Amino acid sequence: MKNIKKLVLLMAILILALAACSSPEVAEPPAEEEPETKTYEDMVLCYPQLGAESDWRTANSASIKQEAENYGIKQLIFSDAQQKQENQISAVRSCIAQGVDVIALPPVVEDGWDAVLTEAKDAGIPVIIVDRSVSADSSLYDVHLGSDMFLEGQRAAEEMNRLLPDGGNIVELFGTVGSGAAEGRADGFRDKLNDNITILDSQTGNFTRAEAIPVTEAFLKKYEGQIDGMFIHNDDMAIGAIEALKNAGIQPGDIKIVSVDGTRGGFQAMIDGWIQADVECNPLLGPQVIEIALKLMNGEAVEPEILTNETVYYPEEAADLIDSRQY
Ligand code: GYE
Repeated sequence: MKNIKKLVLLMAILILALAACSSPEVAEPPAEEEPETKTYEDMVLCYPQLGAESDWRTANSASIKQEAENYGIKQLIFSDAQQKQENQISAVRSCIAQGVDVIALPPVVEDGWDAVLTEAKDAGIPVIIVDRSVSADSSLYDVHLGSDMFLEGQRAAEEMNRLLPDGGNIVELFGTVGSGAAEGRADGFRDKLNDNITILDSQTGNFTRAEAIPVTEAFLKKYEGQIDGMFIHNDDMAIGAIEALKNAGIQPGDIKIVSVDGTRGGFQAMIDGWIQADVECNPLLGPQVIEIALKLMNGEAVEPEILTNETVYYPEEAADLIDSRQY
């Protein structure tokens, strides 16, 4: 009797075990296709730089290159268009052909981007407009990241108003004609300049030291003894202008200078008494460019316009700050 019980028990166990083995696998539901989250290591970023015209630009290029390394992106495709829009357009086209993940474009001028931006859009490549603005419709790019150039111009005018409280005559050294930086600064400056200050003349120095020298020499010749102030669209042109002023025997402070950028060269010129106010424009955009690029690669929402917070620097603080300047 005992043995029969044991046998039944054994058989029951056997049957259960067999049933367990042979039971058909419950079909797993097909795995949902999780969209793969991209990382910095996946990123091929195109940066068709507009040129190497100034210390600001050098710092901007260095920031992009350094941060591409720091963030460990797969590849940075960097080029230098030597301030020529046609070179920049070819560089963008070459990046589209290579199928980059994101294009970050610092446009040399505002107009003339519609065609190539449309090509990038049709290829499904997101575009960040960096630094200067474009006039193209905002549906043709994803983000604009840079400075508020109009505000910089307004700040420059407020400084000029302060420096020439009784009014006077000034000349303007204009940046690249048609560039968002120069046009914005010029408009903002005129918006806030006091009525008792007259802009005698405005000529371009194309944001470079070399071109600012002859332009300043021509101003000094044409308006001898009449110039009380200069609004200069960047520190490199200010340094060129100062060279021309020195050669003409003008002393620091005789002509009040308001400049833009806040480069180390600008700080030195403040210490030496030549520049009376330097409106900050920050070129260190590398980290933001790369972080925004990753968001765009992952289809995340990004603010359409991201403006940098900036200030104005003065001669009194220049000596204390110059060593901490990164550009
Ligand atoms: O101020 C100038 C450079 O676009 C903000 O370009 C930039 C300007 C900068 O050449 O130095």
